[in-house]
Amino acid sequence: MSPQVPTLHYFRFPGRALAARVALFNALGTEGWKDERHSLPRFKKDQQQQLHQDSERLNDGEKGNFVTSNLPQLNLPCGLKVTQSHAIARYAGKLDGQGANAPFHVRGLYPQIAKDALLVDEAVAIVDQILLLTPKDDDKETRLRKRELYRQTGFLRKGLEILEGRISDSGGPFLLGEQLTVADLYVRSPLCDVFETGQFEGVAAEYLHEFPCVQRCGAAVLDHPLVQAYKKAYKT
Ligand SMILES: N[C@@H](CCC(=O)N[C@@H](CS)C(=O)NCC(=O)O)C(=O)O
Repeated sequence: MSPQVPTLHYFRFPGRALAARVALFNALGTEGWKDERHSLPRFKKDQQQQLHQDSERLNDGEKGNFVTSNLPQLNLPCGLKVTQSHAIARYAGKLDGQGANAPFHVRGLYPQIAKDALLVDEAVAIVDQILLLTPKDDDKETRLRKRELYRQTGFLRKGLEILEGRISDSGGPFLLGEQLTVADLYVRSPLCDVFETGQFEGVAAEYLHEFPCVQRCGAAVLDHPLVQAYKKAYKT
């Protein structure tokens, strides 16, 4: 039986789920949704097993718990299972006004004004594209060489330059000025996190210093009262 509240499945780190988690917390408090956190290694193992079982019983109509072998996934009480972190974050950001009991109700996490929404969508897509296009060759030497190009002239620089310009134009600290949106949560995590935690192999954390508005936006997200309340309730 499906739970009576939306359930977000993701791992035990912020990654691609911070925006959705904060937006769900904003709209629904801690009781109105379930934050299901999985161990990444165990999830990978389970997915491998599932793949094996699926190939053994082709066409028998059975389906695993997850639509793809990636998370996040949002399961709604109606039975719908939805993939793609940005779609989930935007949906959660639109739940404005539905969480009367939510401790911090910030309106406009996903803006209603079309031009603002356009800028939010662009920023989220840029963060996603930066991660997707990052060279991941098995051979370390090749990978690092390509990452160096990616850093110097590739989409890593281009994407960060666009974000830097947008935040600068709005006056900051956020993409839309004073208004926090799901785009800023994406700038925080995964974008700033991957640099600041040293996870961006081949690119030093200091690289982000070249984009001070982006860096300031990532820091301002952590200071925002909604994010502080979220962290108090969920830690990560
Ligand atoms: N486009 C997808 C990408 C999801 C994705 O890549 N998820 C990663 C974690 S951030 C994952 O599930 N990895 C599982 C694995 O590495 O086996 C989204 O934005 O939701």
